[in-house]
Amino acid sequence: MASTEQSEVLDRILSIEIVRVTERAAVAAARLRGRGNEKEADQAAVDAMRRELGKLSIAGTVVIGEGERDEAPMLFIGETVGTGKGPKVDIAVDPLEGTTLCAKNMPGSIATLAMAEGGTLLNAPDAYMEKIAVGPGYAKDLVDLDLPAGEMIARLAKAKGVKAEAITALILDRPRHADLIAAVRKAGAAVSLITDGDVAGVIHTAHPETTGIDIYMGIGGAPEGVLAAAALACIGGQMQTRLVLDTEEKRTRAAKMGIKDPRKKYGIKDMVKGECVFAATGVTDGNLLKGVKFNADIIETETVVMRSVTGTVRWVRAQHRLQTKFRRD
Ligand code: VTB
Repeated sequence: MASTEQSEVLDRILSIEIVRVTERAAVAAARLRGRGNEKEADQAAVDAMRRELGKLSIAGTVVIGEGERDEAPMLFIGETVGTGKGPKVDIAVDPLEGTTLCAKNMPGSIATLAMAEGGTLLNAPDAYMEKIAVGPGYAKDLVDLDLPAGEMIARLAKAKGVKAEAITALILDRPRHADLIAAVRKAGAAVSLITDGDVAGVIHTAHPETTGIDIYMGIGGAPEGVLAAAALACIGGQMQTRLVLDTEEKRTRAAKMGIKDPRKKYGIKDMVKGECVFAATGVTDGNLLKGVKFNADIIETETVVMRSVTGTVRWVRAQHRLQTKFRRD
């Protein structure tokens, strides 16, 4: 299929179809909120997502998934999904982003998926990734991973036309970020800490006026980095990332996935080369999305779906009455 034709398909039909996929995964996981069982919640989301993906008229390949083939029986990297009849697409999934948040019924867990033209998503290994992201409206190349954190904050404050004190950085609460957090605070900025969920974390930077977050900084999962890049490819903003390939084993694994330069700094366009669609449904309540609500006859979900071709962002609040469609099989 010609590329323009393909992106039209990606643009129009699939942006609604993928909402169903993340909705189902979110509902499946939400049934297991607060049960303290991360694995079970994740598995329920994976099963539901895979089942729904199977119904889509696509020739999909999972490039960001649950792991390598030998460790993940479903939605593993390289698995083909969809009916096989339709556009060739790359798929990045995180059926339950923030498994711990779901298991503890804490805010911010989501079911998320991105789909891009075939062969255009970065095949990132399951490793850590340095990330830095800001929202839209800044001059090109504002963010740079090699800039000391304090200088980055000063540069951002200047670009925003405010004092560093008016800047808030979102960072994963991990011991590995102790120096980063100290440097950001020393520069005068505030630090907002999250325990998990940096896909949503990066997306927060796109709406600083509502989220209060100006910049995302720190090291998180590489798969989550590619998913976040797909979202920013749709809504704008800047992101720079670099894989943390600190052992020979990781470098070899990455090389097998086509990564030639282990120290390469990726921009959004390096991670998402083609047109894409991105969707996320709330599992637990969060800043970005409301969680699933189970009422007597109706299940309610909230999903955000974005398309890169037009930059359109849709918020889909759904009331599901046919509860049998959420059966587990
Ligand atoms: C982040 C976060 C995820 O993993 O990517 C993080 O977004 C990074 O790994 O929700 P560590 O937990 O090892 O720091 C998650 O927390 C998912 O596990």
